[in-house]
Amino acid sequence: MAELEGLEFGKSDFVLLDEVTMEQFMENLKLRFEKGRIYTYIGEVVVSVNPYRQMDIYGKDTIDAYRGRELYENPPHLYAVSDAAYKAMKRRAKDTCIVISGESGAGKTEASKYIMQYIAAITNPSQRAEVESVKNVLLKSNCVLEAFGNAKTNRNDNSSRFGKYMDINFNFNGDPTGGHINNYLLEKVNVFVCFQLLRGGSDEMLESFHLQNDAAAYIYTREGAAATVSSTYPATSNNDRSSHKAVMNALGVIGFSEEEISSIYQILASILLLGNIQFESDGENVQVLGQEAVKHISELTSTDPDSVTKSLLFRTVATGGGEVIEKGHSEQDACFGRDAFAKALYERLFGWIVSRINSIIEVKDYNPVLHGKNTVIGVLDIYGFEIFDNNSFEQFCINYCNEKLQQLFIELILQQEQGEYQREGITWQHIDYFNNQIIVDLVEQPHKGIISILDEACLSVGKVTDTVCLDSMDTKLSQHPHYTSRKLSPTDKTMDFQKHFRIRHYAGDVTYSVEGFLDKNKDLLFQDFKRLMYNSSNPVLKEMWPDGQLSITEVTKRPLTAATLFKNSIVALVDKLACKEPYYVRCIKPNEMKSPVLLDDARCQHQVAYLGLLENVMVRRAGFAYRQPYARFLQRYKMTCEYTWPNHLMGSDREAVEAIVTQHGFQDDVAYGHTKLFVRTPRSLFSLEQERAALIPILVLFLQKVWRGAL
Ligand code: AD9
Ligand code: MG
Repeated sequence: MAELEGLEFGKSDFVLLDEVTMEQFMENLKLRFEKGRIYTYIGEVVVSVNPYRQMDIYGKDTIDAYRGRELYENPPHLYAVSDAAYKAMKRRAKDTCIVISGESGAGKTEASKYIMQYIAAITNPSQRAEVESVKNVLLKSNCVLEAFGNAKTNRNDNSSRFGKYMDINFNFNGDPTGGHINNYLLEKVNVFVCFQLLRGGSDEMLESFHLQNDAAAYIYTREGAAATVSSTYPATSNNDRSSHKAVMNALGVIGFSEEEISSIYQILASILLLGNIQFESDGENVQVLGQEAVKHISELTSTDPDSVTKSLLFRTVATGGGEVIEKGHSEQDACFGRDAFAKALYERLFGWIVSRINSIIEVKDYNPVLHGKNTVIGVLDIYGFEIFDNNSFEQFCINYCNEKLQQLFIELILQQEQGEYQREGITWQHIDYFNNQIIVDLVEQPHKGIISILDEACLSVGKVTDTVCLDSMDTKLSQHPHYTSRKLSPTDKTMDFQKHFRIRHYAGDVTYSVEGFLDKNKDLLFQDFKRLMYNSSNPVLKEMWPDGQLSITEVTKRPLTAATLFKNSIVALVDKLACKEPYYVRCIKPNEMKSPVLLDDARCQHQVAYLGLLENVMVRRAGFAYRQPYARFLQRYKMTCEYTWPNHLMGSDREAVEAIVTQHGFQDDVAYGHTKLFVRTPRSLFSLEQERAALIPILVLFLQKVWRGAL
């Protein structure tokens, strides 16, 4: 068993604070961070601070120390919640999930990897080959998704540009049998990753793709290259080579075929080449500049070069009379079409990789009669609240997602509390908390919500601008207590009349600029590109573009908008999580400098506030802050009471616990459940802890003497 922490490391559970104030919370967080204690509990929730340095707390010894143990037997750790989730799943056949949240760079993805590694390490003790292979594929899939979906941003060198939810399936033995991945809202402007993936390949490979090993040669990557060229991205490094190898290897291990792998790289190359295509207009007609690139793209995508040119310059439209005509693009439309196509290629490629991994890891031939109940642990690694200086459509979606998750969090935590009190036969007292349903409604309510208003604007014929859409929101939402704009509060000079609206989120006020909202919501891609790809003679590409099958006259329904698609996926996610027993990891980014020694007060307070951590502590303390099974309580505190040390002679553990509680005089502060002791205020427990801490050295001395035979 790992060493239990002494009080010099601060309080290992925030419910033990003397008072729930931001000052005390921060003081404890800071003290623990300074002492290298990056994890702290709020009940069963783990608060994690990114250490920005390698910690020696993830090795095999630590895994062994946490395996099968209860939460409070060891210092707080991700492994303890992972084990709790695993035990609940195995012992009680419960589906469980671990929800990891926090802002960019807070350590979510690292946490999700440690959780997966822990689960992999504690399962399949008999090393059965088929289980080992499932585990291997699950772990490798992480590597592939990171390679294709992560990018260097100014906030995180390895930022996930998508949300990920992964279900791991287990058989009745508690061994993994497969899994399923859902991805959410991939940020599409992530083309730099295409280059990173390619550059580690051999020179021959680059040559066969007609590529140069120079990020500055490609318009899509030029900016990224300029920003990083001197530091992180010199000419191909060994690092690039080895990560390229690792990705290739992972794709192979997962089960991607040679053809699939080469198609993936061909698509990446096409995206880069596409970005270099320019257009020229003589006032009437628009031409493609860069026939060479067109030729290479057609070769890489197994399409006809003339068709590539045509889809870049023309759009097929059906007239009202049912006639099909080809309409030439303006230069501006052609540029827009090209970029939308490049982004769509990347997005579909990523989506296809995820679905291909899913088809490989899905549980096959599972017979519940023969194999027992198939249970699941879900791991969610999703972006936290984003409050930037400039907030756009992406932040709007991400913050809406966090409202939904927060609601689930409060509901489930309260539900869980209630459930436990009932099971233990203790009277439940209602806890008051802020229900953010009102904000969720503001965004998602049919007809009246912001998404509906956006969709209406996108669907209406005629030119509706972002500003017109903002007017419509102002009219419809003027009475909403969580919505405002400059028009509705003219004295507020922090917003622009034409551009801004503000949502009072549970985590704080966020001002959004409506500019670009409609375009991003429409997410328009000309049909011609879809048909071009569907007609590719490469079956892998064809498979990615099934909607290209429809001819223009068949395309009647408008595709769902980006916001609606996102909303649907988040609603489905919440439904999935709601039927599982949840465990939470709340990640905090200590500073903006990636420093292992600095805990920036203002930045952290902000995160503590918007993660709702103080509220969480209050909810936890509103009822009974602390609870422990009688036997565990006894084991920990029996030394503090003459009737229980070294062993009690009472009829039951419960009676022995009653003796301890009474001797310390906090009998009015507890309730006795069927199997657990519930303590209302942490102060009572705190005094016990202090007494115990004072006694331990004396006991150690005593025991040493006993061992040495001195006594
Ligand atoms: V983003 O929303 O995907 O941009 P994350 O996922 O929250 O973000 P990530 O896990 O990628 O952040 O962590 C950022 C960096 O912090 C990592 O690349 C590590 O260098 C560092 N980090 C995070 N957690 C740990 C840890 N437990 N130990 C050591 C860590 N370093
Ligand atoms: Mg991440």
